[in-house]
Amino acid sequence: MEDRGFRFLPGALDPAAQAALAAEVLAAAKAAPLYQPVTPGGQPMSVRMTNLGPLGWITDAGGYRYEARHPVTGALWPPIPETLIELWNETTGAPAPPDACLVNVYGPEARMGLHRDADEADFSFPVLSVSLGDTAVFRLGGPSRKDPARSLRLSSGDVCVLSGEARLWFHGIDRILPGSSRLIPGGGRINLTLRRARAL
Ligand code: MD3
Ligand code: FE
Repeated sequence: MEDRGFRFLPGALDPAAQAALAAEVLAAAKAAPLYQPVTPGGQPMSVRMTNLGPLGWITDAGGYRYEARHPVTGALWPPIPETLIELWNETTGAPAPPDACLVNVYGPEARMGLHRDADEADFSFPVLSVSLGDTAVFRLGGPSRKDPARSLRLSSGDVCVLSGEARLWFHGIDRILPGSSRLIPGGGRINLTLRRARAL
């Protein structure tokens, strides 16, 4: 499915690839622990986060931005798994590799409000998203916050590539469907987003 730069690749990762990737990300989260981010307005987010790669997306009282170090430990982020770099190269055709991989972890009550991804230097680079674990009810709007939105389920192994117009569309996660997958020990959902944060 493709619409103005929104490309949806359901089941792009088979169950073995999903399991290997989930294990790799959960292992990296031992070195770069999941933490609860706080918005610039002081609201704790319901999604827990960490990052992989040279840069990581963070939010705190200082604003939304990319940083090379974990805000709690002060350590550099662990590397982006090679399988994700290959997926980026195979699916996006972008002229440079990603320099940031945000790891969003959703428990049964976690959500992500409607927003745009606009903290990157060059919007001509795509965003690639991989869903693992429990299914999410994803909301995809348009270029303006008031645009009508469609609702889509993102299941384990599904990949989205956002480029062109869709790269700047509003989107969010309305809810997750707890217990819909057995991939992640203890349940939950992991979303990985690969980005180019800095210009070439
Ligand atoms: C549509 N993550 O990290 S991934 C985010 O499932 C984010 O955790 C959601 O939105 C999640 O910023 C959604 C799918 C996605 C990612 C980026 C997009 C959809 C997008 C950028 C533009 C339009
Ligand atoms: Fe987003």
